[in-house]
Amino acid sequence: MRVPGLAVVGRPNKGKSSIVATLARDDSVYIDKRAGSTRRTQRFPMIVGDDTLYVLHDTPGMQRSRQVLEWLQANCEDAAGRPDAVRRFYGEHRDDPRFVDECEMLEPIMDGAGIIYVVDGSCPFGREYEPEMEVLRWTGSPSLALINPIQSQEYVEDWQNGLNQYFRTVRVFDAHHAEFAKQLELLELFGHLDTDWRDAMTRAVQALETEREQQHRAASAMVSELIVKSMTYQVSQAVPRGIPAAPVKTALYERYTRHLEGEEQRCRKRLEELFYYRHLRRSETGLPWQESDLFNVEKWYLWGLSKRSLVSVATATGAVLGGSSGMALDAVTGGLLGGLGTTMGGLGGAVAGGTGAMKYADRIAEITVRGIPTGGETLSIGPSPNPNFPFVLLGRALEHHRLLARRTHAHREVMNLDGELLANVNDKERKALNKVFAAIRKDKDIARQQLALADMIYDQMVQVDR
Ligand SMILES: Nc1nc2c(ncn2[C@@H]2O[C@H](COP(=O)(O)OP(=O)(O)OP(=O)(O)O)[C@@H](O)[C@H]2O)c(=O)[nH]1
Ligand SMILES: [Mg+2]
Repeated sequence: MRVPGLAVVGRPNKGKSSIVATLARDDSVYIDKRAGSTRRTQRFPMIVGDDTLYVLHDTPGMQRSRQVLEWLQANCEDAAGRPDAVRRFYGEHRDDPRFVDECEMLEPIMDGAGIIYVVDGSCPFGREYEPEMEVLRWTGSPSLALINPIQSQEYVEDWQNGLNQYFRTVRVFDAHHAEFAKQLELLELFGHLDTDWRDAMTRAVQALETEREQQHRAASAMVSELIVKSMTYQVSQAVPRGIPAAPVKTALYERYTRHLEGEEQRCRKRLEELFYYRHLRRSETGLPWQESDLFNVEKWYLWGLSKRSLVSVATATGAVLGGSSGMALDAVTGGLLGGLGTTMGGLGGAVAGGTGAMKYADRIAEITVRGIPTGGETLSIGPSPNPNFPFVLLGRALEHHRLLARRTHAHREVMNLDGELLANVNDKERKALNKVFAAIRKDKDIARQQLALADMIYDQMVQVDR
């Protein structure tokens, strides 16, 4: 089956490249506020999986249509000869510097592409546009016209009347803001331009609908994973006795927040790739940390031995400690410490075998061996006990997804993510989410909760297309 090709043509600065970027889902298409930004015709295939659904040709703006039309009129006998006259014009002027833009524009059309003629609905219609529409009509190629309301809709009606004289199909299409459904509608129209294209465009629309569904699915799985990972994340650091804890706390806090912010950013990036954005710029304030009481403190003993094993080693070796000093450490640890046995101090009472010895374990930890502490504290931070934390993560992720899904690839402004969060989540949904979050916090069947959460997120995400 022939892949439909469409040449997007018109005067300079009417949004041709913007339409190509949107319909080819390609944010690398060059768009600029200065007229004449597209100098050469470039092809942009729309690919889903391994399939090229259609090809868009971005062309430079036409500026010499009156001269082209004069040449055509002087070199053509009758209406039947018009397409051939255009072909001869193209053949004879390909290297003529006066008609570079016109020949660039004609190239894909000579190759069989259909025509999308683009005008700006915020500029008045005038007869100076008629020669170019006439030239396009002479090509005999299938065509339609799009009115792109760049600044306003002010002259849309005039344009409709004027364009109707030259094109059978005329539509208003906002190149920068056309939502997904509107884009599909336009693709269906392309299918009507040429009987050869009907099946291809029907398939294209189906492929894009299926893919869209998969994108929302994949996005919901990514966000669910982010939330579960972030909710259960913990970092810890051992602080030997005698070492000040404050700087360690600062460093840990930094590590904890940095890591979670990094995870969120990685998730953003993956979502953007999923929706084919490669050059997107974002502005957002970071995660609002309110976790000052997040630290947990646990004691640790003798190079990683837990309180229990410390005592059991002491018990097993039958070490009964007495006196205030002069005890061999190896006797306590059964030689586990590899001959470090030497004098230790600071041990007051006695450690006896059995469970009663547990309470002495803390004191064993106070022993230092040649100035090296044998115990201390493990500081840890996370998992976040804050019930708002997952809601904040979710709200931010849904907003990012919504803006992505509503955006077009022609829209190059910075994406501002500081909008209202969770505005579309109702009370019932909030309660259901809260239940899942509570279960995750209690570490109950995490894998199942993550799937349930993904389903809930998916239900939110598909709403952007409704
Ligand atoms: N707000 C808004 N701006 C648009 C829209 N379409 C185009 N523009 C702006 O109009 C300017 C020209 O857009 P392009 O897509 O580069 O136009 P073009 O017809 O390809 O221009 P040339 O290649 O120079 O002929 C850019 O600054 C776009 O951002 C639109 O639908 N809405
Ligand atoms: Mg352009």
